[in-house]
This record gives sequence, structure tokens and C-alpha cells, in this order.
Amino acid sequence: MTAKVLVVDDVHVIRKVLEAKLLAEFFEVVLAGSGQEALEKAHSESPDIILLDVMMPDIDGFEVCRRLKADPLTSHIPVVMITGLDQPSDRVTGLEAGADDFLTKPTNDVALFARVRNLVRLKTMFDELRMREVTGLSLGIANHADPAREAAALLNASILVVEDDPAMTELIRSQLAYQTGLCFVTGDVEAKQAVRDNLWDLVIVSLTLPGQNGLRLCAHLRSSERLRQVPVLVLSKVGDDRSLLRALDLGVNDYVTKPPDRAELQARVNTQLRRKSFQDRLRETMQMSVEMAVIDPLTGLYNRRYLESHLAGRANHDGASPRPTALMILDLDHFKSINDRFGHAAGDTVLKQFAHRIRLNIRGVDLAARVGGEEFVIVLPETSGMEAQMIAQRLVRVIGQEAFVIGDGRELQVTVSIGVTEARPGEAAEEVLQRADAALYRAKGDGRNRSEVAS
Ligand code: GH3
Ligand code: MG
Repeated sequence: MTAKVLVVDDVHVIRKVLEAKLLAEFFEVVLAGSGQEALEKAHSESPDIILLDVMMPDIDGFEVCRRLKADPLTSHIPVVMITGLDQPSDRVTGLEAGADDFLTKPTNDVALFARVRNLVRLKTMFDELRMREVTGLSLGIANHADPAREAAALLNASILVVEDDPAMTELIRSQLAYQTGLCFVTGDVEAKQAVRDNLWDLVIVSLTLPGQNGLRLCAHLRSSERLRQVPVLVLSKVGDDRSLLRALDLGVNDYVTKPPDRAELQARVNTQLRRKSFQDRLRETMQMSVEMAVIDPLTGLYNRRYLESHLAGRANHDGASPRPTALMILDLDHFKSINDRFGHAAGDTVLKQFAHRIRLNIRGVDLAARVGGEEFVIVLPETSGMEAQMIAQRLVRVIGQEAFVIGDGRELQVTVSIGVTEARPGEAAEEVLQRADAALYRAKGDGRNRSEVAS
């Protein structure tokens, strides 16, 4: 992973040391020697992350951070505050200023790279999400970011804590008391069961479980695609860099040393939960664009494209099932006059309600698609032409019997005509559709509000 890091410190030597370390890990580095310069370079260089010293003579780090986070052009760049002393009050001030993470001087390399990588990953994901949302919004297929939902994701997360030390468990319970979905287990066996049965937003694993079970659990949590979606935060013992490095190598997302500092634990938990929530949104956006390709937006039924590929696939599988497949084409009667008399919006409302009634009256295995303006197709697997005709007659009743409601309580009588046919083994979709269409034509000719089976 490569990323551009802006290092801000008024002390030349410290800037140079950090630069050397980051360059050695193949990061691109930009330096700033004052708060003012940091603000300028945050704009001109578009860094992926900012390492920000607290104590600087012109504008201090807290104020720089506040200004970065208040500016829409820089608010998305993660900021790591570098606090001079191990001062918990500085951390709290930093978090209040909007900092995403913090490190204490002198910076320990393991911590430095873990934090930087973690936040760069987070930003990469966030950038990707913003890009897709912009594209999605312009296509009308994505929702705007929902701040209330995001806030809820940070408080009502489901968090699994794996810790066998009762005192530590109590400490974590009190530090994360604001979280409503905390669950504690003491061993790796229970933990494996818990991750198998539930999808967690975060798993916190103690690396001091007996017999390296903490590390083994981390490996397990990275072993499958499903589990890899869950962020892992480890609790490590001060000085046990070996286990910590192993865990980071295994791909855990972040760590806190024991006993955790309240502000630090909360900040790291929040970072991971935010990451998880971005990730979930990304997946939803992708899911949505996949659906958009095959779903008719007005009715929620499949579209013509989906139906065509479904029918092509069905023809290839013919013979596998001894039972026939039936198909029907449905066309609303005199739909043009509904539009003419009540307007296009009323017509749309009728189409939606029509689709809803159809869906309520077919089986889960049946496939309903909107193939034209007011023309629909239903494919019924394992169904004969005669059975399909009975279903079609029921649909005719379901549509015609009860009036449709269009806006301000106005009611409207709507009827449908249906052509039914049974697909012959190996028959091309085109032929089946043509036969159903001919039957539909007869239903229209015979007075509408009825269904006919192809001869
Ligand atoms: P028939 O009983 O013979 O089927 O008559 P019809 O009026 O239903 O058929 P026709 O094909 O003459 O008209 C279909 C109308 O459907 C014309 C078109 O304006 C309308 N239409 C097509 N797509 C939409 C849509 O998405 N929304 C609305 N409101 N109307 C649509
Ligand atoms: Mg029609």
C-alpha cells in the first residue's frame, strides 16, 4: 500500500526521522514545519494522511486539526495527533478537535506503521465510497450518506470481546459502557462459535489468552471471506512486540496495549466501526447497482433484460425436470385511456399496484418481469399449461375485482388480459413468447378481462 503522508512538526530532526522511516516503508512524504504550512500543504498536496505534532509555536496541533476538520476540502483526510508526553488529557483534546488517532513521542515504529496503514486503508475505502456515491447519485441508484444512520452505527454496534482476565473484562465493559451491543466470551472455542453464529461489527481479541489462542483466533478470523469483513482489534501486553507483530502480519486491523486507556480504546473502536460502516455501505451500493441492471425501478419486478437471459438459461436446462414450464403474458386493458383521463402519474401508480398484486398471488419460484410499458411476463416452473390457466384466471379476478386507488382516494376499475402457454422441451424463448402473445391477442379480441391458453 502506498500513500502520501504529510508530516507536521516544528522540530527539523523529528521531521527528518519520521520521513526516513516512512520512506523506508515506501510511503510518499511531504513535510511541513508549522501549523500554517500544514494547512497550506493539506490543500495543495492532497495527502492521504496527516501526522500532526501538538506543540508548535504558531498555530498548535489541536487548532490545525480543528481547522482541517471544519474545511470540507480537508475534513476527510485522517489526522494522527502526535502528543509530546503520555498525556491522556492531550488525547481527549485531540479527539475533541476531530483527530482520528494519536501516537505518543517518541514514536514506536510498530505503532506508527500500524496506525498509518490502518487509516490509509480507511481513507481509501472512504474515497472509493464517495466516488461510487457520486456516480450512483448521478444515475439515481444510490442514497445520500445518512448521518443519523452513521451515528447509530457507532453506538449500537455488535462487539464481541474475547478476554479471559475478569479484571480486564470489567475495565473494558466500563470503558465501552456507551455501546449497547457488547458481548463477552472468555475463550477461543466460544469465540469461534460466536463468530460462526453472528455477524459482528467488531471483534476485540486479547493476545494474552493461554497457549497463543489469541493469535490462533486472529488467524481464524482472517481465514474466510465472510469473517474477513469483520474488523479485529487486539489487546496486547506491553513489551510483547512479537505477538503483536504476528497479529498485525495476520491482518488484524489495530491494537491497544493493556490496560487500555479509556479515550484510546474508544477512539480505536470508533475508527474500526466507521470502517465497517463504510464497508457495509460500499457493499450495499454495489448490490444496488447489480440490482439496477436487472430490476425495473417502477415496479420492482425483473426487467426485460433479466427475463431474456433467464429464458435463454432455462432452454439450456430443459429436460432436467420432468415437469413442464408455463409462461404467461399480461397486458393491462385500455391502459392508454387511464393515462389520458387521469394523467401519467396515476398510470404509474396503477402499474405499481398491479405489480404488487401480481407478486402477492404467485409463488416464490415464479418469475415476474415487466417487459414493456404495461406488458408483463410470468414464468412458472413445474407448471402445466392447464394449471397456469387456472392461475391466470385467478390473476384476472384479483386485478378486476377490487378497484385501484390513485392519489387523493380516487378509485379506478382496472382489468387485465392474459395469454398463457406451456413451453415445449428445448423450445426457443422467442417461440414460446410468440405463442403466448397470440393467445393474449385472442383474449383482447374476445372482450378483454380474461385469459386464453394457446392452442
Ligand atoms: P389494450 O387494451 O389494447 O392493451 O389497450 P391499451 O391502451 O392498454 O394499449 P396501448 O398499447 O394502446 O397503450 C399502452 C399505453 O401505455 C401507452 C403508453 O402511454 C402507456 N405507457 C407505457 N409505459 C408507461 C409507463 O411507464 N407509465 C405510464 N403511466 N404509462 C405508460
Ligand atoms: Mg394494454
